[in-house]
Amino acid sequence: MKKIAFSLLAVVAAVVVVLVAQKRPHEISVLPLPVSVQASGDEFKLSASTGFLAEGAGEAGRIAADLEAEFAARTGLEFTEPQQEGKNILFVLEDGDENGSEAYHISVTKDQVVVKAEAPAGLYYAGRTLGQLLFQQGHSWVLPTCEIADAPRFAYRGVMLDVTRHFFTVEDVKRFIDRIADLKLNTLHLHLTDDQGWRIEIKSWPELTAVGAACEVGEGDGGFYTQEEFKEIVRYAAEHYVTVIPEVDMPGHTNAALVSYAELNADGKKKEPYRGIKVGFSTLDTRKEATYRFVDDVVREISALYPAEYFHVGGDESRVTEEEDYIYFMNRVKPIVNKYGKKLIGWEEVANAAVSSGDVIQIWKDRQNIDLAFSKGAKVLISPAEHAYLDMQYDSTSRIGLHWKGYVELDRAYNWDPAEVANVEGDEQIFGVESALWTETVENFDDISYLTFPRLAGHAEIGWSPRESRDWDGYTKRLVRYAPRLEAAGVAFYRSPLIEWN
Ligand code: TNX
Repeated sequence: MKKIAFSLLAVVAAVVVVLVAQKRPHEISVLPLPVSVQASGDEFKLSASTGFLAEGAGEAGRIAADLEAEFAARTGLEFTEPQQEGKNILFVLEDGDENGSEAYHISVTKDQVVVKAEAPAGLYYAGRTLGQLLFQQGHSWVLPTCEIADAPRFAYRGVMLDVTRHFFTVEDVKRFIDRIADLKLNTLHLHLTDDQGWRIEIKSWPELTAVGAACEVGEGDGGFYTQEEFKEIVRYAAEHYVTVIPEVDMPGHTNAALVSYAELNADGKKKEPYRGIKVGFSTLDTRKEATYRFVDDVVREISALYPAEYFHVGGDESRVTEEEDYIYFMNRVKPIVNKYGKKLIGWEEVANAAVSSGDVIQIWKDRQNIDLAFSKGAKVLISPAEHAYLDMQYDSTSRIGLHWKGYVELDRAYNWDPAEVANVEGDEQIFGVESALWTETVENFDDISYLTFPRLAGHAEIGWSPRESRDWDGYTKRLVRYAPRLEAAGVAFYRSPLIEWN
């Protein structure tokens, strides 16, 4: 009898082993890497009766509905009216997460999924994470049971898109926003004016777009956003928890304005349109009052179009502006920016002018400008060209891109840290991290995709994840698992030979 019971037990045990082995526990892979993930080996099964429920209507409800739509599209499940008692996915807004408005907590058990955050942004990011947890097991779609607690390292995680060297439509910009938001980036810096084109309607200076917008690098017609279109970009971005910050680059990089209005030129004569890729040859006349009427109108009109706290004044590579004229100009522009309710961000050269605490200096090449910014109490936005410039070629065979800062393969784009660049212990003086896509060689969305992805995924992890838990091997594995999300979105990303793609 005992013997029979024992062998029965052995058989049962063997069957269990086989079953468990077949189930193959799903390895959780989320990019950017969350602060903490604890898997518990089981799964929550989705079915047509899974409800996507939010406590209270408003944003939480919209976020739940969006995730429902995303999961329906991916799984083919037709979710019916949710049953309150069923196995549901619940979105809860709850005070008390000390990690801020972007933090979230996910708890997946066999019976339900509960997402909690202090603010809608956190719920939205939890949705991005759940999207990466969903996988197919046999005929079912499941989420692995787990506890995830997550919050970003930096409050500002940005990417700059240059829409001047080549113009990109509102639709392109929206597609770009979809992708950056999925990586939990929260700021889109739009470089709106440069030598080759003026891309934003200014009602009080209509020639800027009538004349200054009709040009770009190469042969193209250029283009511009009407104020309504710009507001539409801002609205769409906000829906994806992305803040738009516009840049009007000055006093250099202004040929498109100088083409449009004679009075902005030192010699009182309009310039010729410029379709090349040289930099540093143009300047506003910093000693003319017309220039400051122009700047005031431009800052006033644009500032009224978006809610973000900051206005980017450019300020880079003003090589034909005398140093004292440059400082005089910036010292007059800053109060204008402040007058219209914005704080100033400028490229690192702006640190030479009267910046102070509250201002942000965007670092791209010279480390000494970091110390200069700190000495004036300003914070730094970290965008080192050798790691964070998305327009640098991956290697000598890259079909587009520049290489004045060398080649930036995926490892170079990932293996660095903002605190190291800024040479500081803590993160307090670092405003955030930003990648930059200059578009001299970028003509369409596939070009954007090729240079931006997958490098931007690495930058997103640098901005979001704890420094001590990041590592190249883990990142490359997460990237392989993330790739299908890019493919599904039609993103023609660069298949780096450093990665073993599936
Ligand atoms: C430098 S980085 C620039 C841009 C160019 C870029 C090309 C910076 C602030 N200015 O005008 O597009 O290099 O990589």
